[in-house]
Amino acid sequence: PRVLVFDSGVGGFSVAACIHRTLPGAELLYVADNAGFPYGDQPEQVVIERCCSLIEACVQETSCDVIVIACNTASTVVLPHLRARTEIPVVGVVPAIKPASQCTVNRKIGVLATPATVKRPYLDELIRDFASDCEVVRLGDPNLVRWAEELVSGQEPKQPLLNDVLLPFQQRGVDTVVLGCTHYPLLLPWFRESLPGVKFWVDSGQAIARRVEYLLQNAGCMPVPEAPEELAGAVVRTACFSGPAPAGIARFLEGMGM
Ligand code: DGN
Repeated sequence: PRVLVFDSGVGGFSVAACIHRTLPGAELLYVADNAGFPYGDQPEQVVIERCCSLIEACVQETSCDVIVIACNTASTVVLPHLRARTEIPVVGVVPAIKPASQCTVNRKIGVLATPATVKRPYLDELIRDFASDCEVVRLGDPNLVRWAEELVSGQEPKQPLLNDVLLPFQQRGVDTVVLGCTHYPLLLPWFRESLPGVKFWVDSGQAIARRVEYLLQNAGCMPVPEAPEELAGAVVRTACFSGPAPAGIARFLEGMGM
């Protein structure tokens, strides 16, 4: 089976890694719209049109069994539009508020996402439905995705800057943080350093991988071969429309053990 994984940049690799761990026999076609990055700063209509037309162009070029929009910012607005335009099953990613509310002990949750995602009604609804008994602190920082992208060229984020960004979580004493942007699991070592008191860091990668597995099974595209432990066997093709050279992405994947 072939799975198309789409993001504005390298964030979707955190999701691709989870899909590969769950379905090592699936071929991953990774598409990064670097020319449109970052989506967090763009009007909704622009994001909807870019994502739909890029993905449509990709699936015309090469077939796939499932499409994953591995971007919270895009998923919160694009999903119904893309689903109306293609027969292929589409999986989106939304901030993992429900699992976070099952983890938190002190009922204080931090949501870390892009400026666009923290403002979207979709997030209000998730909080109302799954975490209404929790104090939820939202942080939409414009710099974090950029710092995650810089990891591709080997540039590490500066810890004091991250400490500043995450300070509101420390001040409010959240014990659980939702990584509501697929770029953020890539920054987790630095987040942990800034907030040693946080007990649970929750992202959506594993849930997406399980959903993809279910859809492939339903479509009769399974079984896939046995799972090797590491990511070494991943079949990953990168198709960047502009931006980081493929060599940079290859080095980055190597660094992630892919
Ligand atoms: N990775 C995207 C997300 O999950 O929201 C954000 C990247 C961006 O374009 N801002």
